[in-house]
Amino acid sequence: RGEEKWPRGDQKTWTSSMRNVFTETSDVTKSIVNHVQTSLARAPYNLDDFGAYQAAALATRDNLIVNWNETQIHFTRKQPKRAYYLSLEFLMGRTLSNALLNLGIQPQTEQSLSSLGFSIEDVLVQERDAALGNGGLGRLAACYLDSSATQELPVWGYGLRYKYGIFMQLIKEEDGSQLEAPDPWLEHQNPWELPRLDVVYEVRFYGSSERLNDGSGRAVWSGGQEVLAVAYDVMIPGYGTRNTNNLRLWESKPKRGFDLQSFNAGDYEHAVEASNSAAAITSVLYPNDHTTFGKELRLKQQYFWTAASLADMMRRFKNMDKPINEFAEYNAIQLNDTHPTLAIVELMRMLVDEEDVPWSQAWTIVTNTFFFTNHTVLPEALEKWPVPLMQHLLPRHLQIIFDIVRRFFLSVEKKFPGDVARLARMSLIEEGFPQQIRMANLAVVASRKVNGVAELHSELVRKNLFPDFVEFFGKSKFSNVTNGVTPRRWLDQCNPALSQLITDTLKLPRDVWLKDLYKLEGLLQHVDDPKLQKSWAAVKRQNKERLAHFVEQMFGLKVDASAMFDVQIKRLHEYKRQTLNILGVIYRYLLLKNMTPEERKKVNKKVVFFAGKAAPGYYVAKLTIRLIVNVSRVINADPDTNQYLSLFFLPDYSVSLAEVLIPAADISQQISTAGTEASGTSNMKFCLSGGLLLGTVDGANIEIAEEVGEDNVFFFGHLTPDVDKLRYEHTYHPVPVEQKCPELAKVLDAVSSNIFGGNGVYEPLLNTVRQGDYYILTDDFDSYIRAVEMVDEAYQDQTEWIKKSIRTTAKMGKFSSDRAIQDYAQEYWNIESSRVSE
Ligand code: B1N
Repeated sequence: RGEEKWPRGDQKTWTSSMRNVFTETSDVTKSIVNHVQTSLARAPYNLDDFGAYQAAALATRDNLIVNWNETQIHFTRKQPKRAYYLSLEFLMGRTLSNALLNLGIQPQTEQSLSSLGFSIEDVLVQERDAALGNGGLGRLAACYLDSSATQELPVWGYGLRYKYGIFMQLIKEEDGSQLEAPDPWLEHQNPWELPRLDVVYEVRFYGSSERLNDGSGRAVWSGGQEVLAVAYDVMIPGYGTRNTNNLRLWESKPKRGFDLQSFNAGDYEHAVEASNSAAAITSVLYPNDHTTFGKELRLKQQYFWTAASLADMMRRFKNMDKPINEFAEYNAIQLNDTHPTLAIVELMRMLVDEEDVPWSQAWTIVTNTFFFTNHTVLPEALEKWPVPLMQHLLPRHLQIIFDIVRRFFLSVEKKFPGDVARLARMSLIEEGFPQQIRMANLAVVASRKVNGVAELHSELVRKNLFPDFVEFFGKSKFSNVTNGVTPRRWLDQCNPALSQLITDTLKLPRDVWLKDLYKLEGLLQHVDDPKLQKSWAAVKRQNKERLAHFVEQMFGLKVDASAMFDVQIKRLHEYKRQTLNILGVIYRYLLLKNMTPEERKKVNKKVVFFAGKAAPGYYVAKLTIRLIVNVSRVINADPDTNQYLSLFFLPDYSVSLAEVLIPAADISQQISTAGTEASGTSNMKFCLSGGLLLGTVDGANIEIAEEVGEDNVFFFGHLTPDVDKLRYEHTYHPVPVEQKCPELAKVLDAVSSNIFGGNGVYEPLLNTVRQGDYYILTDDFDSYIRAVEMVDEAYQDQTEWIKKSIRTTAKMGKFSSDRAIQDYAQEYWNIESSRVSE
């Protein structure tokens, strides 16, 4: 800064008034009170917890802004290669406690609030979750931003600023079914974003595209609808560093307020039509995961977001005055699933039509810039867009896609002459009525690297999804980056007591092991120390009591914190098999009912927790929720058994609810049909908090078992290679469930016999098991029940159990998102860390 000429006024006047991040409690207090008085215009007399939250958030935000500004200046001067994470979902959760932790002013703020008469716990829970995501994919993006900032990497996220996040879930009192309500999360303003009303781009839809036919491949796209994209910046502080990265979210807005002509003619409805349709683009997050519907609004979202993001990157790149051919030397773009695949086409359009770059040169730039992560092998999730829709909405992009197809065909034909079937499999266009564009194939063809999110999944990506592409491009283009989670939020913040115990045991400062999670291995030396075992158990007990209290408040029922807490929390989906879990609970209940009071006393006490949302149109998933809720009402009210088994479905699952549930779990269920859960990330979070894993040999469960040892996890069920065979058998040699799995048949009959009510409503759900059984519950049920028995047995020996728990936490180093981000930064993006100086 020293060498540059000071732009305006007297440098001393400026710099002497600039402030740094507050570190003194008295400064924090001054700032909070100042915000109460001025920003909030409130008096101390009637300030409630929410007001205190707002003031504390504003005071904290001031500190973030200082660091965020420094970071942006730092990297603008330094001009390093940057990486961009394009994701339609960022499931951030709450920000205040994370910001306080990362700024290192948590104790000061706690003390300050306390002297103002507020408890920090009460204040923190006032914040609404930023829930701009469906589940794992969106939360992963949030963890990756945290790790990128912590590692001082020049990484920005790009997404959409939805006015409504994932819907709120209510449970109907009458019948226990799911009800959806809007999530107006911005209602009380959002202190964590900076509106950048000056960062605006125009995005075009519809219109027509004329090729210039001058041999350049260029075209002119004109007419149609133009919409504005306005930037909102969300500050992403790193832990133990001033580096504060940026998440830029776009809001759509009409180019003109309303159509003056119609307005003047008195046609008010028509006058605001265009403006409404522009605003609609970023109004709501699509609440489906793992399914695509080919809806125009979704495609509009995808293009709006990728076009604005690329225009923004291009502007930043051009400010560096580098030749356009060096674009890929300064920019790496990670595609979070196929949702941003249009970015590939858009960059081609910008280079060819606007920058006058010859096609083949443009293609070289593009194929060096993009990286593609696949997150699922479920066929219903693979995005395909109808050609007529693309033609209508993005005529120029369709031309470019066809140009890509033509050139790609030529190169395949050259390598495999005359192999028409191969061409059809590899084509970016699927034949049919209508023809459809296969976004995954496009993403693979244009990316430098393609990865899955756990070893098994990456193997399935190579073998099942893209075998032809592996043959064509070679193996090295396809690799694996196993997912990770941030230990800041998922250990230190949500489980402070365990974090403290770890710090004491390792005799290492917290900020050392929280940045190098492999250090947890040091716990292994102390596994046999009875003192540690005792403290470890006490921490778990304390977290269970916190959850018990929470549930007692919600349901008005007593929860026994000495019982085993068994948790399954995730989106409702047939492949995740919540149905297997609830059928297992019913099996246990029926067993208990048939026991004498004496026999019951020997049974391991258990409290089962479920939480998760079902996509609003997913009938069978919603029925599963309804069954869980109604089973819980019967079981919890049964005086014969309810001391031994109780069951809760916690409504409106969210990041914040996960932060309460995960530290309290003795065991978590990760029981997807083998080969269907790409990775899973809550499995890692539970293990980090010392919750053992009951699961199938699937996704990241396998790597967790590799780390902690198979004797510390509870595995069951058929393996991935068996699943196709079993499905074949179900179709061609079906065996009635009564014969194949009598225990399960009894459970299904119990549900049919209405002991949980419903008058037959559950039949469609039960029939997915009785007929077809695509997710092989009938094949895995016995093995599942045996595994649950093993869990019960293991829990009887509390010392052994606690040892398993300690060993599990100790081996979670690999599953830090810091490791995952390092993999991406080194192996894919080729970017370097750079620390913003103090
Ligand atoms: O992504 C997570 C994985 O840990 C999970 O195993 C995986 O199921 C999840 C379409 C998805 N895969 N695909 C989606 C989300 C939204 C949507 O519109 C698909 N989510 C996953 C992180 O890798």
